[in-house]
Amino acid sequence: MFNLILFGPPGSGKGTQSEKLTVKYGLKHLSTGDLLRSEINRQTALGMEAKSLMDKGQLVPDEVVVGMISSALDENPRAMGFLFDGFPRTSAQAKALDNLLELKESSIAVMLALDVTEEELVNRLVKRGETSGRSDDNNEQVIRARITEYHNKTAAVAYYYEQFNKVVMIKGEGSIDEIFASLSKEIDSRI
Ligand code: B4P
Repeated sequence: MFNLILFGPPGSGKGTQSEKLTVKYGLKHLSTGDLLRSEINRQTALGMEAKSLMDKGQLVPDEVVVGMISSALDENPRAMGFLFDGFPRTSAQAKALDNLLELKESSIAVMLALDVTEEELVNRLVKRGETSGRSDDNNEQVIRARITEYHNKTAAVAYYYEQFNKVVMIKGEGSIDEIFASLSKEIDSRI
């Protein structure tokens, strides 16, 4: 199994690049943001709890997202590998993921971290908010709260994987195809 984490702040292009990478490499795409939005659309209890936090730009509790990822791993026993998008977002989630993969005698091959300036992140998310219908994109204050949450809780996840020399920084500004080419180059050298 080849398991990859696509990392970066909100709006850095994780979702955009994941779609292309999963097609090219045949990996199973696991986006905790997408899984949570699906719970919200189905109006489940978990979705309603998540929505109140997401609408404020805050992270959903670790137990909730770890539970979702654990189920998704079990539901895809024959996957050639997983692309984790938007997960892990805290050090506790990173440790939980390592444990879950160890149970499957697997591990993370690499974390590709998209580097984008804060100004560009806000611009992209405000623009997406004009059409996406996502309630966490249509208010600049919420967008900035998400970026602050990233600096406070998520940036440390890169330090966790750095201890194992698994982090590669990728320039996340430029055309979608240029960034895709940089990501593909790193994957091709490891697969
Ligand atoms: P996510 O769904 O993960 O969303 P995101 O970080 O906002 O987006 P992403 O980085 O994927 O951006 P995208 O490619 O779409 O999280 C939403 C919320 O869910 C979180 O705030 C949190 O509350 C909760 N959550 C999710 N996972 C969690 C976890 N593990 N733990 C706890 N809580 C969790 O790109 C953004 C925009 O940029 C798009 O419009 C795109 O078209 C544009 N774009 C992309 N690449 C571009 C480029 N190269 N140039 C110009 N524009 C570009």
